[in-house]
Amino acid sequence: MDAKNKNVLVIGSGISGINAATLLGKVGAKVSLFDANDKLVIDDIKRKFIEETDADIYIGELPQSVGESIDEVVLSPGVPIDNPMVEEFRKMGARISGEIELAYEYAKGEVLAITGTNGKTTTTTLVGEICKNYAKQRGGDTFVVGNIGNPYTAVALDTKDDSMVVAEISSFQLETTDAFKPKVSAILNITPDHLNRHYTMENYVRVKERIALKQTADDVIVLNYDDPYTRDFGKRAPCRVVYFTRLDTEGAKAAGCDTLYMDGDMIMYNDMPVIDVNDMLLIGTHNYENVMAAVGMTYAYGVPMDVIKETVRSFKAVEHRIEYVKTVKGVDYYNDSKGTNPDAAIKGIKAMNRRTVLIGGGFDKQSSYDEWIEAFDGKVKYLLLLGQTAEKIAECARKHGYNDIVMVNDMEEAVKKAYELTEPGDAVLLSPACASWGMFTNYEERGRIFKELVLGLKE
Ligand code: UMA
Repeated sequence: MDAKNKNVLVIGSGISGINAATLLGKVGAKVSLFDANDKLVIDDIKRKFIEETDADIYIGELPQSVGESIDEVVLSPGVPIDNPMVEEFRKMGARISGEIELAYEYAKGEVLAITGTNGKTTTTTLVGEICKNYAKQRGGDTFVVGNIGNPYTAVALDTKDDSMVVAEISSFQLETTDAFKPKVSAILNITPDHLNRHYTMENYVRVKERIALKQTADDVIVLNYDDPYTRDFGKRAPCRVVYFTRLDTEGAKAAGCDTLYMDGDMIMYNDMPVIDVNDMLLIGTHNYENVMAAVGMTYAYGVPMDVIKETVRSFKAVEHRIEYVKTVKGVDYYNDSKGTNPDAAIKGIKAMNRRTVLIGGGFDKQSSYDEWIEAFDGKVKYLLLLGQTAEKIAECARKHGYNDIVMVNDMEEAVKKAYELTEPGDAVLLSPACASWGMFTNYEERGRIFKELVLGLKE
């Protein structure tokens, strides 16, 4: 699209809308920015722009005269394509697109795009790190953008022909892509999520598959062979398929594509050993899948295997997600402060492969802790509990026959106790299964305080 001199309406004044409006202003469009939330204040929205904006800003309701003049509408990810206002514009013949599509139209370079229900952020970050290290040999810039929190529109005009754009793309964003054509894409897995927006699982799967909509035989898609939806898509994808599998090596190999798989603890690419999972800082079988996907994508893109291996070896998890912090006196400390509910904390404890002192508890979201306690699986040496939920969790643990519980008053005491109660070869995991409120501003602050305390422990 050439937006110059066009009347373009951006819907949504969050980070995506602000950056889309900024880009459109720079390329000469006449921009209107609308947000349905009538509680917002226009001056506050204006302040979100880094540079002064010429955009006309409307909240709550869009004047009819403005609506009638609109040529193109750019949706923020949070705006569904069947929103009544969007339907109206469609009927009027306005072009409807989204901020990813807008950015792609103005950006240069090649795109490596990742979608999936789980693991997107870790995989995107790892692919971004691998590309950054590759760029040291190859030249060119790397941009990591998208759902990860850095809108593609914010950097689109800075990209050059030799740029590598690594994009985390959500199903919301894929609803409005059209020309978007990644050189390499990946769908990590598809499990029920966002069904309030997509209505049926079938719709959700079709939306995810749009990542490959414009890919051709020269392009590559990396797919999870263990997931029935993505395995099936491999038979229909319009480009070369690379599968990864943790559970069915024979099946995946028989599909006749390049395959990443596990040979014991070794991640393999066809017959080539890539890395022993014990040599990685990332832990947890779900992360082995993320690593396989990242290796598959970057190798297909042309990154030398030694650059890939070295980056994977030193890659730490995304902050606060089973993030390795430090080894003190032979004990590995992990920060999983993002484990703010029992489901997320189950992933945390399942990722541990040895005796672990687990730090849990926090704000009471009325969760049930039974499944989390059941997932301890004999690995939890002590459960250190803090916060509002401490007593409730302790009661639940005792009900399940788990009694090695220590109550602590704050994070400082928790880390001190963990230090005392561990011996070389053990691990300490902060994975609270609860929100942080009441004791901390957010889970990020909780994680950072934990890490500071760990870094201060005597070696
Ligand atoms: N709005 C309307 N009309 C609507 C819906 C929303 O005017 O019908 C307005 C709201 O009043 C609000 C604004 O739109 O002021 C919010 O826009 P948005 O929801 O698109 O949020 P942004 O702040 O622009 O953030 C978006 C993504 N948000 C969503 O997809 C909901 C962010 O993903 C993303 O990081 C960011 O763009 C940068 O690309 C967040 C997310 O939760 C992290 N993603 C989901 C997920 O990961 O599961 C998909």
